[in-house]
Amino acid sequence: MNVHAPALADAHLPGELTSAFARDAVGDLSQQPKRLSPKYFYDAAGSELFEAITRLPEYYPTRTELGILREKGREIAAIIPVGAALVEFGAGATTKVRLLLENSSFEAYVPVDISGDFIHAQADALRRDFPSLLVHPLAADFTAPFTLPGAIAKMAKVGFFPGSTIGNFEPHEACHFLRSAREILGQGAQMVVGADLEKDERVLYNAYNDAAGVTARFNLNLLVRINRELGGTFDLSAFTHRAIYNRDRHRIEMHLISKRKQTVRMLGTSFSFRPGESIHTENSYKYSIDRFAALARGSGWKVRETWTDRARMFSVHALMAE
Ligand code: AVJ
Repeated sequence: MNVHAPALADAHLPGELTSAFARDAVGDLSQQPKRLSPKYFYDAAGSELFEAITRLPEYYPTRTELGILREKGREIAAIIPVGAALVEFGAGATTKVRLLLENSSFEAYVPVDISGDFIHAQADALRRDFPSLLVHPLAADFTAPFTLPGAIAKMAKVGFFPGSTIGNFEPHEACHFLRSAREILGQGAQMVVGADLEKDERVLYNAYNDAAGVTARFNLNLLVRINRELGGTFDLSAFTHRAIYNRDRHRIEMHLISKRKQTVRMLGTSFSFRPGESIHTENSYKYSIDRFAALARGSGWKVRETWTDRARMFSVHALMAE
């Protein structure tokens, strides 16, 4: 999917907007208000910056979810049938899935991710550590329908969608995703989903405005990537990171704000910015337990169990297909 920068730097015809990134970036920056999709944050540099974010003192979600998976490991294992297949939607670090694999007796693990290279490398490491586990990586866009490997056809299915990645979706997209996951996993399936919870606004604000500025670099890396891969002319010093909590819509919004009036070029198209104009780069929806349960119910699932940490910062839900 990644295109070679030198080739595209000279591409000036709309017909040459061949990669999804090129098409989405040009289309999204032509919108009013301007936006860019958070799915493009995760190139090699962006993935490393995200890993650094998960270690920040202000960024509580990753360590809190890990704590829940660790502490409630037995309770989670108790609802998982012996010999089931675990299907993970999107695959980052294997730390979380390892906790599930250690506590339960899964027969198969199917990581599904757009980046085939990445999941194949992870699969090798997991095969070493879980010799009896059938590991069957699938390179696919998990937001669209895909077919599960035939080898797990007869096994009970358990979906896994940790990290509050569901918070990146608009509520109607989250519903669409859960319905599609229900279709893919089939009758009798279960699903374990992590969702960040609504909480003190200061805590939310600080998690996306860390003192070390790692989140700012993560956000700005989107422009670095456009410059490198799409021949963009973004001046990084002319944009600044902004993250705010939108209370009415229960979401953190990340923006890149133009410090001045300027024009940026990319793939033969010019984009002009007013001083203070925003590119909206990410939403991170925060759920209440009730609102999450309502989302699940409206998407073909019902909540079987919900686990949280003591401070109720983060939630992990076990869903059952309706
Ligand atoms: C991986 C999407 C859950 O929304 O908290 C972290 C991404 N963005 N800091 C989140 C992110 C800024 C993260 N998710």
